[in-house]
Amino acid sequence: MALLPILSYPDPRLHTVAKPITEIGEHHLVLIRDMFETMYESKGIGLAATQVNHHERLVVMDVSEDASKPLVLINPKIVSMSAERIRGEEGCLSVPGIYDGVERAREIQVSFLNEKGEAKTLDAEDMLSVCIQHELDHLEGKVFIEYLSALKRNRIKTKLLKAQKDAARS
Ligand code: GNR
Ligand code: NI
Repeated sequence: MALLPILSYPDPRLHTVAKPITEIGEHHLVLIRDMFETMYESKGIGLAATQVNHHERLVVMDVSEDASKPLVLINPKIVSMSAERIRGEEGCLSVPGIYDGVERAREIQVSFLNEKGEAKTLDAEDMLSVCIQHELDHLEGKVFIEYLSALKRNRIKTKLLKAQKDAARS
């Protein structure tokens, strides 16, 4: 088991578009275990491979209160989304300490492979739906603050760069 370093905005590697996984190998199973360990340790509800600098289409999630519902999404694809929207407060392990509202589809249907390579379909709403959309954005190289105004985004960028410089000095 290993904790993986998480890329922080504005790291350009967060804008990499991830590639589909064609065959699930032993190294993917190791990566999945390490991503869960990293996500739980960081108190996150989801983690995309992109965030740990691995650019394949893989996400781990657990939106339960007690870390009891681990979910692995390989090559996830949103097959339908509701016209109904919800605005939720989002945060991101790659944008530490920043929270803001983002509008998303309230309900989605997502198809994916699990870690055994079995094809699955999941109907998700509210928090689970929001989290899946947030993670799929990471696989497309998109971070949630890109939905905010340029003014807000630039303020966040400056703040995080300063925090990273301060952390590197100490
Ligand atoms: O831990 C996380 N919480 C969260 C809250 C609202 C919407 C999305 C998320 S995902 C985030 C973990 C993360 O950065 N995943 O990419
Ligand atoms: Ni995130």
